[in-house]
Amino acid sequence: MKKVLTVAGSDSTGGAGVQADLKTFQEYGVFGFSSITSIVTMNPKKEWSHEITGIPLDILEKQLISVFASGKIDALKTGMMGNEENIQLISQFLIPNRIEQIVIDPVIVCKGRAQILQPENVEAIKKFLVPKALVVTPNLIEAGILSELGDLTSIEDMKKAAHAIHTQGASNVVVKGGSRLEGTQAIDVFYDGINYQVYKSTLFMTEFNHGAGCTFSAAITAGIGKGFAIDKAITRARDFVAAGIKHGVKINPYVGHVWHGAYQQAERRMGI
Ligand code: PXL
Repeated sequence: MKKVLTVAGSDSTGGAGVQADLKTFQEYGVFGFSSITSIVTMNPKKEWSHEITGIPLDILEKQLISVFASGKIDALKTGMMGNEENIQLISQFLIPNRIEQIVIDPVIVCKGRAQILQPENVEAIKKFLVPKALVVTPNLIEAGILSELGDLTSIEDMKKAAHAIHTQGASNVVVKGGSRLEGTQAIDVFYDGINYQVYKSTLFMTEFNHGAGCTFSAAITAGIGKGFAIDKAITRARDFVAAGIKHGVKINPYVGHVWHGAYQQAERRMGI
């Protein structure tokens, strides 16, 4: 059985973060591990505003020690990191534990909100995580911030940002156009240092995309952990997320959640 780890924040509503990652790992048939960096809570009395509470460094370290006691991990992803210290700590665990398949989802902004959540983390992500990444998966806003190109509004802009992030040391970059990019297609731009590939598919005009970014990077991680080539891991992850958005669920009045079980129709399992 392949073993895959997420180092990310907790979203107690079950759409994004560690919850999205573990659900996705399960759907891919890999054994999911987690180390929680932070807890995200949302306030229904304040327009669903997000609050992030970092997990103390020693508790993150104890989780990582527990995880790596199981031996080699086939692939790992990072999501929301909570603070700079957590970023440095995880980066120190990567080399001694011989993890080569690292997916960095540089969570800097949350859905629908353009403001940078934790500005101090941006530099630390660039310095400690991006250079170790097999794949980095920024959304349009995060790619603009990491590349320092600002607003990205076209495929050409996305290519430039992917190139800049590759130059920072990532082996492969996927810039996600998502619903922020104008037009009727879901467009992702991939760059491996030699070639660009533009992935296009139907953009579902729904509100059910809470957790889409986390699910995408988790799906890539699981795919790579299973031994898929990068192109197959990305293509399958795109289909997996598209199904999750298409069959999204209305969990609460504030956001629409992707349904991580959609691709494999998990709701039909176990009979009635
Ligand atoms: O989608 C970004 C994100 C990542 N990680 C956690 C989150 C969110 C957004 O809500 O809660 C834990």
